[in-house]
This record gives sequence, structure tokens and C-alpha cells, in this order.
Amino acid sequence: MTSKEPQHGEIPGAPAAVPPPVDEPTEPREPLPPKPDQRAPETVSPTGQATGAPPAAVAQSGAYLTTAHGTRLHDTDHSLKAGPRGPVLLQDHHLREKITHFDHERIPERVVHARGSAAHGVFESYGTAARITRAAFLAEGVRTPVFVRFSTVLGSRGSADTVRDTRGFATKFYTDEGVFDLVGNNIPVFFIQDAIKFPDVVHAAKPQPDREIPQAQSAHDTFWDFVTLHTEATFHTLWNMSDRGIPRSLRMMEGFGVHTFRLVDAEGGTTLVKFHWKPKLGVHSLVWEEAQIAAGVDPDFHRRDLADAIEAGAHPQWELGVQTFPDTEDQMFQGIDLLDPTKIVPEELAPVQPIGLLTLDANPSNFFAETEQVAFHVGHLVPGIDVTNDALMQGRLFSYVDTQITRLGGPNFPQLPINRTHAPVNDMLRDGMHQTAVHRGVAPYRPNSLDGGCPFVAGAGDGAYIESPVPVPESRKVRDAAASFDDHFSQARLFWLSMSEPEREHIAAAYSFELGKCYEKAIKERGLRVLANIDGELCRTVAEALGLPAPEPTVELADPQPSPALSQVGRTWPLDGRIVGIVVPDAGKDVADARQAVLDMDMVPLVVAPTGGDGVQRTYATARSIEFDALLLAGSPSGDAPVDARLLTLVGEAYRHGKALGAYDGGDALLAAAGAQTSSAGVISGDSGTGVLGQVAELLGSHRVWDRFSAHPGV
Ligand code: HDE
Repeated sequence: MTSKEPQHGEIPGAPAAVPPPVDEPTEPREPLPPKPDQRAPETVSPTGQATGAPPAAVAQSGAYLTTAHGTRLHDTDHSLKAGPRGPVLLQDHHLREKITHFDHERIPERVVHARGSAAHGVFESYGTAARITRAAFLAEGVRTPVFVRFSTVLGSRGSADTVRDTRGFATKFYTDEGVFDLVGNNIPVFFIQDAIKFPDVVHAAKPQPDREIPQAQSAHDTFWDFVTLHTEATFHTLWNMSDRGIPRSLRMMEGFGVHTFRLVDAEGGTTLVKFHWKPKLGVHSLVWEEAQIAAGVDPDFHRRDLADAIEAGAHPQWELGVQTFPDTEDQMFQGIDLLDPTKIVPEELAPVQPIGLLTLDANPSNFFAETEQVAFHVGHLVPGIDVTNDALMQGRLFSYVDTQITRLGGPNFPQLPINRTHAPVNDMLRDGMHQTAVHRGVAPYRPNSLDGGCPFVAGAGDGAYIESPVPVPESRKVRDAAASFDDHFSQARLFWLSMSEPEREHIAAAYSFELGKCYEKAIKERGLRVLANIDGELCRTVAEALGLPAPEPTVELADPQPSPALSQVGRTWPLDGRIVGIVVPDAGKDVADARQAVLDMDMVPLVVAPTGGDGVQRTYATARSIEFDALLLAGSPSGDAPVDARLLTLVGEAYRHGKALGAYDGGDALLAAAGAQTSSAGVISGDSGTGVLGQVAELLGSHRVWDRFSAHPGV
């Protein structure tokens, strides 16, 4: 994995494949090729057959503007009128076609997970899962094309990326045996244990129905009203209030299948598993102040970061891993109910075993066609992967087709290019809105003789998907759940006890903000009652912030073994793709050496100068600290004039947010002016840019200078 200079321009983000001329081009030519970092869905037919058509040619082709039916047009600037000042004529087909199509450009956004960003990639299997599953794409060395969509849950399509929320992590594997979708989240537990509660939690969390505020926020009365009454949401809510709720980058998030799945081997033997995605860059989060700034100055912070990294060649990678559990009759593991999606199995009890590597190596060519129209489904399974009786999962098996019928306008959404399987399709599904397959034959029914008996059903030996014949527990019809589902607090306490000091401070601050934004005192008091059942210190800190008394717990507090794997502090990670701002207050100064040294470490250098110019990627007007993982200060402003307030903000924020800072050539003076103490942890000063960079890079391995937070409460 390396960072390389993008195709044209100094930094990623050039809008087109070649730089535009200043004057409007006049010479007819075929459409420009896509940018080198982009890929489109594979050109397969609706029935999964490779067509061989170049992906670029199946969108626009030809040099001339045409109607939707291919007739060339000579003017698209004026309606057809009865004279230059006369009325517009009804016969203007081009006008009507253009406006009518425009009027229908929008489709309903996803009811949840509306805001998303996606990328193409490849999954390479290690083969380590082959002993527990017959899934062909998990055999050793098999490479499977994938499309991955990340999302926030609550906000609308245009909402900000860095809101506090759960993130979706949905992967479509185009395997030779059909599509497998792993539709997971970046948080391993869920708010509810049964799908029947999904409309409740989503209605509570979405903007309030009268004023339709707040957008993409859980910090409001209806959300906290619900989760403090429906306490099975406690653990998921705690994850959201932790740093996991505000990821630094989509490239630095874990992913989880959440539910327990059942893997089936070639002999029919079964193993229960939980899926995990482990980012090669480690788990890393924003601090709250950064998240707020980003929501204002760059609402596309995560989307841009993902696309830029891929364009720059810093292809993000995750290892897929499984925790495995014996498929016992009670489906419990060390006292943890594997059918309860509000529970984790700590990695220390069941290690995550790596089974393959995901690399995202291409950006989509068209947001709507790919990221917006991709349709995931928990029921898109391949032989060797089966579901369990988790009541949350079972409801999802119904929901995902149902929602696409409204969103994508009918039942033929599997035929949209991004959704097409790469395996042969012979499905007897016919007709419907937007049918693009031209079916042959007369007998889309079975049994038949008119179409030669086709299609035939497959046996297990022919690669058929056969549901694992697991016994169904003998019981009676009930609307109920197992008694083990009643424990809503012990794992939340386990999580709290596993956090480092700065992570705990962030959690307490998040609850103080969210409950503080609630209007009703009763809801705040109820929130504190829930916190008392997690931890006394947490409850007292938040109670103090709210100006309310801290209640006593109503349950006996558990005494679980902490799980270090849950904390983001204490490990080191690779530097690939991390962003180093090189601040050059003296516009003429040459920082080529420092810039090259950053590139040589596979990181991205961005030069920040007072104004734009050659070799400058950010100015005081466009730079904000949130974008940088570390700053190198190449000097201080000279002269007696007051230091530019934007520069002080940049440096001061980076300091407050626990970022590594290096100063050389007199950069110390700038640090001091910005209120950064040179004696403070993670502040380096030296003689040369490259010397300072070495120490800064070492600090970057642990993502932040964690020790600095204790000196700056409230960040
Ligand atoms: Fe979803 N969920 N969900 N969900 N979900 C949708 O499907 C639903 C749940 C998740 O990038 C919808 O196509 C129900 C858990 C992701 O396109 C919808 C229940 C987890 C995505 C839907 C759940 C998820 C969705 C909305 C309770 C983590 C975005 C649009 C039983 C394991 C996928 C759509 C993408 C999307 C229903 C619970 C993850 C309405 C009924 C648990 C990542 O069908």
C-alpha cells in the first residue's frame, strides 16, 4: 500500500480525467475516459453473463448531444418558440423530455442509512475458513470482486458525515455462487433484540415529527425518551456515546456482522460465527470538537477522505475475521447468549481469526448508479453461510427486499448494473417495472415440458443452497424472549471498565451533551438512572454536568473482566495515508525536502500557506485542523504584524485535539503564540523538518497524543 501522486494536480480531488481549458471546447470528441481511480460495475447481463462491453461505453457514447433515443440535437439552450418573443410550442419534444426526466431524477432515500459513500474492491480469501464453510469464495486464494457502502444511520442523504451515530458497513461479494451481502455496522451490538422494535427505535431517533429537527442527531428528547425506557438499548447507546460514534475516517473503522451466523462445511457440519472487519490502519476517532467543526467546514469529510485516499493509491484494507463457537443446542458461549444481538463475545474469550483481506482500490464512476442504487440484503447468502434464529436477523430477512420495491421502483432492482450477480441467473421471475432481461421460452414455471423442463433444481452436489437442517426447539407460540435477554447492563459496564481515562472522559462528555440537549427533566433523570446501572463515576460526572442529583443503581453492578480489545488506546498502527500539514507562514520558503520525506513514509503532505500559489495545497482560508493528523510548523510569521487569527486557530486546535506537532526554523514562536506549550507531550521542536518529522511519525503510530487530553478537559 503506497501513497502516490494523483494523476493530475498536486492533491487528490481533480474533478475530471484531464485538466479543463479556460475556454469552452468546440471540437467534437468522444466522452472523456473515467478518472484512473474510478471503476464502474462489471458489464454483465441481467443474467450474470459477461458482455465484454467496456464499462465506459455503456453510459454516454458518441461525440454529439442526442435525445434519449439517439437523435442528434443542434440546440439545447432555447425552447422551440413561435418567434423569438413568442410562446413555447407544445411540440418541443426535446424540451419536454429534458424537463420531464429532470423532474423524476430523485428516488426515495433509504429510510435509514440514507447518507453513504462506497468503493469497489477485491476480497482475497486466506482459506482459513475452508474447514468450517463450503462457501467457494472462502477457499484459499480465491479473489472476489466486492462493492462496499459505508453509511450513517439517522441523517438524510445530504446530512453531515461526522455526526455522532452508528456507521453502516455493507459489503457485496460478487461470488461465483451468487451474491453474498454482509450488511453490518461499525458497532457490534444493536439497540433492540427483536425486529418488531425497529420502527420504534428509528421513529424515536429520527428528527421529531412536528418540527423535523434535529437532523442526523440523537441529541433530542424522543431518542432519549425511548432508549431510557427500553433499556435493552443501553449497550449500543454507550458505544455511540464513546469515540466509536465519531470515526476519524471510514478507513479506520471496525465492522461487525452483529448477528451470529451459521457456517456449514462440505459434510453439513455447522459452526456458529460472528464476523469482524479489522482495519489495517487501526480504529481511530475524531474528538467531539473536530466532529463539530467538520460538520460545518466540510460536511463531506468522510466521503472525501475515502475517495481521496483511494485516488492517491492509499488503498484501505480490512481483514475479515471470525469468532467461532460450537453450534450447541442452547446457542450460548460462556454464559453469553449468541442469539442476543445486544451482546458481544469479548475477543479475549474467543479470538478473531483472520479469514481474508479486503482492499478498496477504486472509486465509483457515478454516485447515483452505484452508491445510491446498490441494494443489500441479509438474505443474499451463498452455500456454506446460513442464518440463525436471532429475532432481529429474522426480521431483516423480510425487510430488505420490501424496502427496495419502494426505493428502486419495483421488483427488478437485482438487474441494476451494480446489483447484478456474476453467477448465471435462471430464476423464473418475470416482467414487472423496469424489466431489462429479454426472457425466452414459454414456460417460466415448474414442472414443465414445453421448455425442456428448464430450469432444473440443483442438488447439494450441484452447488445448491440448502438450508441447514438444524432442529427447531420444541415450544409453544409466544410473543416473548429468552430470560437471558433481560440483562441490559452487565456488558455496558464491561465496556466502560475497558476504556482508558481519556475515552471515559469523552463518554461522559457525550452523555452530558446529549442529555443536556433534551428539554424534559424527566428524561434526563431517567437517563441518569440508566447510567447508575452502568457505573457510579459515569453517572456522577454526567449528573454534575446536568445539575441533577446522581441516583443509586437499581441493579447489582456486575464485576466483569475488562476487554482491552475494546479500547482504542495502547496500540500502534501503520502510517499509510495519514495527513501531515506543513505550515509555511513565510510564503516563499522551500519545503520540498519535508514534503518528500512525508511522501516517503507513505503519508500525504499538504502545504498550508497564507495564500494560494504553486506548491500550496491549502491556504489560511481553506485549512482547518480537522483535516490533519499532525502539523509541521516550518517557521513562524515574521515582522511585527499580529499573527493571522486563522493560523492561530489551526495550530491551537491541533494542539487541543491531541495531535502531534513538530516545529523547526523558529516554529516554536508560533506554537507559543497559539497557546501550545512546547514542554507538553507530543510537541517536538528541532532544527530540520526531516528530523522533526521522524519523531512526529512515531507519535502518529498511536493516533493521538493521549496524555495531552488530561491537560485539556472538555475537548
Ligand atoms: Fe438495516 N435496513 N435494518 N440494520 N441496515 C436498511 O435497507 C432493517 C439492522 C444496515 O448501505 C434498509 O436498503 C430492519 C442491523 C445497513 O445500502 C432497511 C432492521 C444492522 C444498511 C433496513 C435492521 C443493519 C441497512 C434501509 C431490524 C447491522 C445500509 C434501506 C430488524 C447489523 C445498507 C435498505 C446500504 C439498511 C431494515 C437492523 C445494518 C429499511 C427492519 C441490526 C448497513 O431495509
